[in-house]
Amino acid sequence: MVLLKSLAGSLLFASLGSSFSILRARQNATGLNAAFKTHDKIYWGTCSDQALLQDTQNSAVIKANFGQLTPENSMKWAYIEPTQGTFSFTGSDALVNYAQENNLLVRGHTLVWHSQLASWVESITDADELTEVMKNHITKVMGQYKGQIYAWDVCNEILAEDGSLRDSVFSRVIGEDFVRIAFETAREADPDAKLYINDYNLDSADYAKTKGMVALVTKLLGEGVPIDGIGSQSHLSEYFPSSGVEAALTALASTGVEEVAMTELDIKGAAAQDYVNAANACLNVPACVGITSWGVSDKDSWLSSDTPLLFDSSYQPKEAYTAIMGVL
Ligand code: 9MR
Repeated sequence: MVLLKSLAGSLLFASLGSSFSILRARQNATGLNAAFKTHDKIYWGTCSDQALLQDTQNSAVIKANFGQLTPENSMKWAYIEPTQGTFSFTGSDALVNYAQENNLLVRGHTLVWHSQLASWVESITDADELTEVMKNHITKVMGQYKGQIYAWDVCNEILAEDGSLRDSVFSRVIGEDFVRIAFETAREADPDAKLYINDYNLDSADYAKTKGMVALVTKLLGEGVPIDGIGSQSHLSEYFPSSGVEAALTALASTGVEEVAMTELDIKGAAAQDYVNAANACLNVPACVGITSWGVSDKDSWLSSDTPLLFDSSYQPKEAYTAIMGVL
C-alpha cells in the first residue's frame, strides 16, 4: 500500500512536472528568440553590459526575447587590458555569468580593433613587440572564457570604405599579416569558438567594402587562415537600406565561410517593413546563423535619437517587433 501510494505520488508528480515544462516551453516560444529558432537559426540576441543587466525592466525583456548576448563595451581592449599585462574582467565576467545563468549564448566582442584601443598599444612602433602584445591579449582574454563563448569577433572593422585594409596601428606596424596571426592565435586559445571577422557597411553586395571583404576572406581561407564567420554589423539607414541585406549576406557567404551573422542590427526609424526585410534576409540565407540587435530599448541605443531598436524607451515592443513576430 505504501509502495502503491508512493508510486501514485511519483506518477502524479511526473505528470505535473511534464505539464509545467510544456507550459514553460509554450511561454518561451512566445519570445523573439524562440520564434526565430523555429526556422533553423541559432539565436536572436542583443548587446548589453553589467549596469543594464541589473536594470530589472531591461533584464525582463532580455529573458523573454533574446537568446544571445554581446558585451557592448566591457570586452574592448581599453577596458579589459587598460595597462599592459593588467586585465580587468569584472564587467565581462558579470555579462558571461548572467548569460550562463539565463542560458544565453555569448558572442565575444572584440579582440583586435583600432577603436576603444588602449593608448599604450597605439604607441608601439616595433612589429615584433606589437605581435607579442596582440597574441598575449588574444590568449589571455579568450583563455578567461575558454569553452564559454559561442563566437568571437577576432578582427573588427579592419577595412576602409574602398575595401582596402584600414590604416591602424596593427596594419601600419605589422602589415596585413596581423590578420592571419590574430586568427591563428585565437584558434589556439579556444578551439571551440567560432572565429569571426566583423565589419559595418557590408549591407549592399555592390558596395566596394563588401567586395573587399569577400576578396579578403576568400584569399585568407585559401591560405588556410582559420576564419569561421563573417559578421555584418547591419547598422541600417537610408544610406544602407534593408533591401540590400539579403544579397549582401549571400555575397559574404559565397566566400565559403562556414557562417555569417548580423551582429549589431539597428535601423534608423525602425520601420516595420525594414525590420521584416532584415529578419527575412537572415532567414533566407542558409549560412546566416543569427541576428544580434544592438541594444534592447531606444533609450539605451548609441543612436538613441534615431529610435532604431525593437523596444521603445519604456521597454514596450514597437510595431517592428509585432511585424517580425507575425512573419515568424
Ligand atoms: O554601442 C557602443 C557604444 O556604447 C560605445 O560608446 C561605442 C564606442 O565606439 O561603441 C559602440 O559599439 C560599436 C561596436 O562596438 C562596433 N561597431 C559599431 C558600434 C556602434 O558604434
